[in-house]
This record gives sequence, structure tokens and C-alpha cells, in this order.
Amino acid sequence: SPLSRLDRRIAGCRACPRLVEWREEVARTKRAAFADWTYWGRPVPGFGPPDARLLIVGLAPAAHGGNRTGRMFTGDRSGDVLYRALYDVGLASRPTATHADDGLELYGVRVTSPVHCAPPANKPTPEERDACRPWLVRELHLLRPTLRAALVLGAFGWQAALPAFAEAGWTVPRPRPAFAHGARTTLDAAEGPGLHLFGCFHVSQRNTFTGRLTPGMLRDVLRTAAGAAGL
Ligand code: DU
Ligand code: SF4
Repeated sequence: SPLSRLDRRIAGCRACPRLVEWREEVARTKRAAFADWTYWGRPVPGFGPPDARLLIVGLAPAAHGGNRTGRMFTGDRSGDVLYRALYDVGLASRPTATHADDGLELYGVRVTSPVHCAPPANKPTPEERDACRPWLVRELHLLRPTLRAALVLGAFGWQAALPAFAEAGWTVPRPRPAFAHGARTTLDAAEGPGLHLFGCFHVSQRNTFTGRLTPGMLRDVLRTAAGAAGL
């Protein structure tokens, strides 16, 4: 499919020298607990069906998570929280994501990120964020026929994704809506149905360990976004 072709192109991208070096160095040096793994060490494409109605937008792959397993949010603590919640609300076939061939299926949901390579300290530079945006714009174009809602995890994803939604043909209100947990707005389309946009605290340990984002809060936002998407 066009989307799987896009995913393969993304996986070959080397546009950001700092991130290419970092993702490959992490893949060489590894974490002791994963010493027997062959790390992916490349850009991590989006994950989920090409006719998704709901898109979940994160930040960037985790060095020892997606950068190890090759699949979004797979093999890291953030993904443990996200996939558990997706399973609990009926949007995933299993509650855990451990490696790319674990059989996990998402129902009507695709997970992606505005930056596809693991960044040092989980902080992409503005240049890296902008360099990666065309990949998200292409993904949005391909998902557009079925996409009805997007759930953005965290402020970085929000400010990175809004310009991509605009470039992909949705109308982003001016002034730009601010990120908040519970933020909700609708992006009109030139023709056809608009896109329901939701903000949610990121599923990172910084938020989940401290109780800033609880599993119940995440399930609530997922149910609301899935409902808006017609799932
Ligand atoms: O908490 P962690 O699983 O080690 O993830 C580190 C960092 O990366 C955190 O800020 C979440 C983010 N992240 C993401 O945005 N997308 C992913 O697929 C995996 C992690
Ligand atoms: Fe390419 Fe995006 Fe990775 Fe930069 S972050 S190298 S643009 S895939």
C-alpha cells in the first residue's frame, strides 16, 4: 500500500546528522538488559492500519524502545502505559507491546510521532522537528480519507503537529489553539468532514509516575477521541 511504501521510505531517512549518529550509537552500545538484541537503529515509522480513523501523535521514539524494536512505543515504559490503555478501551488486540512481531493489532487507530528518530535526552532540536515534518504531512495525506480525530500527547507533539495538519489541508484556527490536557478543537477541511483534535499529557514516566496522568485519565481521553472518530 502507499502507506507501507511511505513507512519504508521513512525508515531509510538520514536527513538529520545528529539523530543519525545518536540512533546508531545507541544501537551499537545498547543497554545491558538488551545486550542480546539487534537494535533497529533507524527511523521508526508509524504503526497501525492505513484506514485509521484516529491518529495518536507522540514525540519521538525512545532510544531503547522504538529505536530497539523498530515499532512505535514498543518496548518502552511510555508504550506500556499507552498500549495498556488502548487495550482497556477496546482499541488494541493485546495489552502489551514487546517487539515488532508480537502480533499486536490496533483497531482503527494509528500511532505516529512528529520526529521519527530517537533524540538525545528525548529532545529534538527545532531544526530536526522541521526536517521531519514532511513525513508527517505525507502520512496525513494518505490517512485523510478515513481520519476523523487526532490525539496529541504532550506540548512538543502539539506544536510540531499543528503546522503539519495545516500543510495537509486542514484549517488550523488563528491564534493557534494552546496545548492542554483536555484541549479540544475541530480543524475544518476544505471539503468533507473536519478533524477532531484532542490534547493529552504525554504518557512519559515523568507524567505517569507522578500521577499527573493516571491510567483513568488516559482511558477517558481515548474513549472521547475514539467516539469523535466514530470508533
Ligand atoms: O519513558 P520512556 O518510555 O523511556 O520514553 C522516553 C520518552 O520518549 C518520553 O518522553 C516519551 C517519549 N516517547 C514517545 O514520544 N514515543 C514513543 O514511541 C516512545 C517514547
Ligand atoms: Fe529523517 Fe525524521 Fe529521522 Fe530526521 S528525524 S533523520 S527527518 S526520519
